[in-house]
Amino acid sequence: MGEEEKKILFSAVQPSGAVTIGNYIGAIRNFVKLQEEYDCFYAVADLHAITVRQEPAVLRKNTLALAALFLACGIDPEKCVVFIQSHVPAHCELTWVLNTVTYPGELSRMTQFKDKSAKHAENVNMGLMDYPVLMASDILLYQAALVPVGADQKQHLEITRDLAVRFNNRYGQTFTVPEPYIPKGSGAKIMSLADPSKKMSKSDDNPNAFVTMSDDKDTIIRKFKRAITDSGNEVRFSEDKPGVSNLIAIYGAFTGKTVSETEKEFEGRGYGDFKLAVGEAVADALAPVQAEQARLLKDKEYLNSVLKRGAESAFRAARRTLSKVYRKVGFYSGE
Ligand code: ATP
Ligand code: LTN
Repeated sequence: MGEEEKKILFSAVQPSGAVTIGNYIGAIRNFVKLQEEYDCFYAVADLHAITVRQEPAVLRKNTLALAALFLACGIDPEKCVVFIQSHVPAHCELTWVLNTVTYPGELSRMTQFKDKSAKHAENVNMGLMDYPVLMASDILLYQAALVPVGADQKQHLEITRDLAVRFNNRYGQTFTVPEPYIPKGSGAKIMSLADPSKKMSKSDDNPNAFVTMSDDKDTIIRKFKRAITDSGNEVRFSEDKPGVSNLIAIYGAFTGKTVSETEKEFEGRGYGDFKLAVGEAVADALAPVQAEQARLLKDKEYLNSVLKRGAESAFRAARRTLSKVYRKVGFYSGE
């Protein structure tokens, strides 16, 4: 029994650059946590990545590196379906159908579209605008009930729900309407180390703004030492101390310590000591992940076999929903 009754979970990360500890804390960490409880599908979202310009050779390398990172972080390919989005054509096929129930106005209003259009003014393309419809297709194809993401993706989950309901109302029950799973508290949005009013983002022009999952110990310690903190010298979590509060959140994510445990640990010790401790905790936690990722990347045959198996399972699950959609909209099946 048990097995059959598990709910479905879907999430993805774009291979658009070095994965940051923000991506890890907001998303990947929960992918690992939720894999026992749900039937999980985890994708490397390469179709999404090309909505901003990518160097082809770099994209190819980042795609495999991200798949290896998923496994190195503890995603078990025996329990979860791990695959590359472009290996399953149904993602593009469902996007086309969902485009016909989507209005341009709701896409041009999306915060991410506005931000990215401003940032990549020389390349505002239809893919960038259609990004949320592709994301809705990812999720709805697998009938996912739950989608773990960071707080910045909440709006995209809302439009996914709107499209699912709209399609279901027009054509009859077809899609499960998914719920977002956003970490509680500050882990949902890790802030930039250079400007704690901004989200930590892998595409930030300032490399001191983020720590990546592949930074070495010296780099990590240096970046935390330089992190912008607030006036005063007291390690306390509070709204008027966004820099220190962000570091407390990061420290907690990597050590399992609560805010009050951290405040107590650093009572009377000041920012300097604290920043060094955060750097060391992050570097120590990442070292085994980095070693495992490097080991996996040397075993390409194994990685390719995991990804092939993943694509086949994803293909079968996606095909079931796509056939249903094609039938509902009235496509002649030839049978
Ligand atoms: P970019 O900065 O290039 O837009 P990104 O860093 O937001 O990319 P994505 O691949 O778009 O990376 O995001 C992967 C997952 O990580 C998503 O679930 C997203 O919500 C989450 N995430 C991204 N940045 C953060 C952050 N600073 N804090 C918490 N979660 C985050
Ligand atoms: N847009 C997401 C990545 C992504 C995703 C998904 C997340 C693509 N497809 C489906 C959850 C479900 C982002 O994190 N920027």
